[in-house]
Amino acid sequence: MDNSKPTDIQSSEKVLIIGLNTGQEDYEYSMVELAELAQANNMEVVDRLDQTLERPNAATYFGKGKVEELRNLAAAVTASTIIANDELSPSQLANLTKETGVHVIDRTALILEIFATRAKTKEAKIQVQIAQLQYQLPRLQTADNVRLDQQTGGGSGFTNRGAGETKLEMDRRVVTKQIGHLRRELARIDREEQVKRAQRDKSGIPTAALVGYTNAGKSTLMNQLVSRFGLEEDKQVFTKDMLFATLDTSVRQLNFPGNKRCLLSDTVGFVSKLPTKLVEAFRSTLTEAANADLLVQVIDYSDPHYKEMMKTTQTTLRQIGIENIPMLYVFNKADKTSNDFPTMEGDHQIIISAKDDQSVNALMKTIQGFLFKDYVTTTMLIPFDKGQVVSYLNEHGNIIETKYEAGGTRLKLELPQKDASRYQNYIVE
Ligand SMILES: Nc1nc2c(ncn2[C@@H]2O[C@H](COP(=O)(O)OP(=O)(O)OP(=O)(O)O)[C@@H](O)[C@H]2O)c(=O)[nH]1
Ligand SMILES: [Mg+2]
Repeated sequence: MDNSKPTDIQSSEKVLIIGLNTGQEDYEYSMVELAELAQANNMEVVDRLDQTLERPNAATYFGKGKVEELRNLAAAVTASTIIANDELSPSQLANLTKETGVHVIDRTALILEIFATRAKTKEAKIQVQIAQLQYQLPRLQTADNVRLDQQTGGGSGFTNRGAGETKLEMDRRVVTKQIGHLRRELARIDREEQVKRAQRDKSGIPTAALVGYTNAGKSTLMNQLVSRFGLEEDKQVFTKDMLFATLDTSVRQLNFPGNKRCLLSDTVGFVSKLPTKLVEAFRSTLTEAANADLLVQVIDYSDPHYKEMMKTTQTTLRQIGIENIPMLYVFNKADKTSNDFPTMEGDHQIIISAKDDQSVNALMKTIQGFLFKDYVTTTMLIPFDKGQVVSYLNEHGNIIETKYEAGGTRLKLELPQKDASRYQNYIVE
């Protein structure tokens, strides 16, 4: 469901993207992605400039001659901003801005801007603010130095320098204090989330988490599954054809026939070179994925770059410390590819379209196969004075038959292996 607002104001801010090709294999793709990120931020990419170098120039990112070419190109295409494909050092940013005469930002600042625009809930807003302030902190000095140089150049010397330094220190103190304040606020929200999470963990319900590159269709699939298997009162999540539609984690319960249920979570999508500070800030949001029994990686199969997107997802998961969780690969949007798509089911992968009923059911079957594969069928005889065991089994197992005998309640049931082990004393056959 597309429940987005229909109006996106088209801004005419013209930008020039620049990249340094140091021989990394995904270079071309990362530049395509940078252009998409700029568009997602309502910017118009008018041109691009690349340089092949072994490593960035420490002072200006590009080499000397290339910087001159950049200045001329920026003037020719009347770009108001230049966006670099890599995270630049504070001095690279300042020097490049000075030498080109055009406002220069880097990939990190661009992603942070997009996240700041998209953040809706208090938690997401705080997480983005922390990342933005941390990004600004080392850059305050440079901004001030530039001002200082100008002031000293103006001839008023010592007094201004002194005032400037005090201001810089003050700025730093204010920003550091603000970060501390936001961190405490976030910790408070996290504690509330942790309580909810602990309750869910205690329930022992298996969990699956949707992960993957941004715009792959995670939230759309979540809604499809919730509308079929979810609780009636559960709300749909936000979906839209844009980068980073989701910044918050939603958890929903799904119920299946046979008294089986699971929790499904949907969260922020990934993009390559996601700023480390941002990933750190979003760590608590991503806890759902870290604790999941199954990761469901959603892939936009209709995108020619889907393989790179899978690699990005893999790298980002590793960066957050999420490893060794079983992964189901869901090749989505097969309706948009030119190939006919037979809904293909395998142990670890499935080709589907979120828009197709049969696909969604097949996906659910595959997820169930994963989450409930250790279910066993057994018969137990439970003494009448152990009523709480019978209640537990009724709640957690799939009761096939109940008989009352002299020795207690005889249950034939299907249940997770761990529960069968826990109550193995009552197993009779
Ligand atoms: N044609 C087609 N479009 C799809 C399919 N699945 C999702 N979409 C569309 O793809 C766009 C992105 O979907 P979302 O569900 O918001 O993607 P997401 O993975 O949650 O994205 P982020 O929250 O940004 O990470 C929406 O416009 C969906 O309608 C599909 O199977 N086929
Ligand atoms: Mg989403």
